[in-house]
Amino acid sequence: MRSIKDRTVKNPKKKEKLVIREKAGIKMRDDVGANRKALIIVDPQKDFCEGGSLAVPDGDAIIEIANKLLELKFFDVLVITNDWHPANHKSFASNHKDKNVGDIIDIGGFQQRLWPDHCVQGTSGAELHADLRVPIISIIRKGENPEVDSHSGFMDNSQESDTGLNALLAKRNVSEVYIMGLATDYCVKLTALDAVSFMYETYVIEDGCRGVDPETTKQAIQEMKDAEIKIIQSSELLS
Ligand code: VGL
Ligand code: ZN
Repeated sequence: MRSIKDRTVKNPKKKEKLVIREKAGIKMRDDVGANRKALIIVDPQKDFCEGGSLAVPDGDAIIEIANKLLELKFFDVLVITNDWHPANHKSFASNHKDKNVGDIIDIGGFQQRLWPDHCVQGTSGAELHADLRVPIISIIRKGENPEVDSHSGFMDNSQESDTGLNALLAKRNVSEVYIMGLATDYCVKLTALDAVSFMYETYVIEDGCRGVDPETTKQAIQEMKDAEIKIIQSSELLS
């Protein structure tokens, strides 16, 4: 395996992360040597859709696009991530005295925004949207540790524990990932940024995502572009 030290990684912070991953024995995409494509649908769960406890504006609109993309032969590997929190999760405002939804606190060195209770393990809000046509697929759960949140489908916010998504993709020789889902400005963004860190060629399907807030969504798209993530539309894959 080629060492991280020999790679050209412009961002020193990213390089630091990669060295940690290398020490942990986590394989990087370009050591895998194949060219398969994965579709990753981030958190298409009831709580993020209409009527849910953390409904993302127009969140339901992504389901139709997901259903179309799930039928494409283009993808070799299909993955859905699920936000899957215990009821005592620290990202819930209800688990802090004198804190409200929207307040920002430090959790494990990460500036964490506090949310309403959502995607609590085993509740109906944590279920997949009822209209999603789910074929045989891998489901990656995240956010199970009550002490730290995990916006990314790959790693928790303190970059300490790994969900198993990278190993799953590496095992299936994936080199390109196509990401869509909820929400653009949180879990989609962090999943895409981690995908780049893990050296996947990363695409975000913009019209297959919806954001919590228009301003942070705009910023998220820019941040992803700056990280060399390719922003595409579903029509480019469906036509
Ligand atoms: C998400 C806030 C809290 C997301 C998850 O899926 O983007 N956002 N938990
Ligand atoms: Zn969450």
